[in-house]
Amino acid sequence: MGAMKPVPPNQQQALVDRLMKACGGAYTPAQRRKYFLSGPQWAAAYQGQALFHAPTRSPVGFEEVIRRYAEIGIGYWSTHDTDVIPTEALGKDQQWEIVARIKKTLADHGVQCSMVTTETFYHAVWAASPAAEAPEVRAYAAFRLANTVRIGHELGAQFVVYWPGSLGYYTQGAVEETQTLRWYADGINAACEADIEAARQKGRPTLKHCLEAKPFEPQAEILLPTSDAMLAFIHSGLLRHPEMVGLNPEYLHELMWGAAPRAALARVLLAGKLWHFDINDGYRLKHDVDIGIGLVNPLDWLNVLVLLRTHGYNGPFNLDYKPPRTTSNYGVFAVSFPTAVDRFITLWEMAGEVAADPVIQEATEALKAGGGATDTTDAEAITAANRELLTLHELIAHRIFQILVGAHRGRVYSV
Ligand code: GLO
Ligand code: MG
Ligand code: MG
Repeated sequence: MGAMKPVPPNQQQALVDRLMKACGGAYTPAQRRKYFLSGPQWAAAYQGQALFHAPTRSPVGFEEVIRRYAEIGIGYWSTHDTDVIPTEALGKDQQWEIVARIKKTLADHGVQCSMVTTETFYHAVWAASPAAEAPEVRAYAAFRLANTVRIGHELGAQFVVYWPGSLGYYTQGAVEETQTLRWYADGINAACEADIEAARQKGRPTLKHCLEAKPFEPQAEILLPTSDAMLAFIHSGLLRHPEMVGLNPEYLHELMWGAAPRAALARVLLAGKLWHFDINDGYRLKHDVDIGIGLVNPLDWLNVLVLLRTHGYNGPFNLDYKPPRTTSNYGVFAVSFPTAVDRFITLWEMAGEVAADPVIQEATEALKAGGGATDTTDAEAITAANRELLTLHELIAHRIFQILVGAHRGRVYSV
């Protein structure tokens, strides 16, 4: 193929559409709706304005986001309070007018609101965090959390998420950590109590309150940086309703501090607190790049989904990623979201294949059977009894790679 002629702007969308078709393998909207996938308002509306960057896309309101999610086949929608309600309207009549419009838009398009979350990081009022020294900041935080809970009940949500990314500091010593955490717990307690009351009034179950950790950004030092820290916080004795509080781990947030996301999720599963899951991708020990699922670590993702499938995780998969700033407004819905959803579905179905694979099953059973050494005080004999069996670890890893690339179904290369 020779050098391509410039592609005039009015032909570019058609080119994108043609190449999307050429990619093939897309699932239908009806197939996509079978999965508990939620699309955040903020992900679709993100204008590309990360730190050091000007926006590259124009604003998109909830009407368009919900309509487009419905067309794609994303059955659930999630939002921050201030993604859809101006700060000055929170708790006022104008808020309830907007909430009524959202309800109608959701109903018109057959999309459900799964989760609501309070923005406690962007506005200047949170400069010293929602658990700041000044009591009026904390009272305002309590108001905002309770208000979000009420909005959640009105919209039919089951989950509310808290990402305390501003709970920390830039300079040491000014913030006293134990006191700040006590104040933060007061906020969560206020939210749970508002929920108990709202649930009673509406005749609905209470919401599942999910904490989300991130190791750095936007504060330099974060008081609850990991999912493990969150689990300890839930059981610290500071929460009045620990049974109402669980976790919303985010794949990349665990990777960012150097964790194995699958092991972090396993710890949350064992604690019975894996209620909600933010899905995306990125790199270890970098900032929060929020890349779409599977574009960086597909093998790791496959393994994560094997864990979740085999443990019956049935909560939402929230598409908390950011379409890259090189993607246009058109591309957000024509390419970014449908391909992210389809990569998730493919990896989820592959995870089912891994779980059912006869080679992996037999190898795993053999490892569990062991070599049959009878003297369990003899290290040498035990080692010798298992030596050849342990080669199966690497064989299993190879088999999972084969499933990832389709080699188990006969995908071959002529070499
Ligand atoms: C940012 C977080 C953020 C949260 C959202 C929900 O890094 O991932 O997107 O998920 O505020 O509370
Ligand atoms: Mg997140
Ligand atoms: Mg993130």
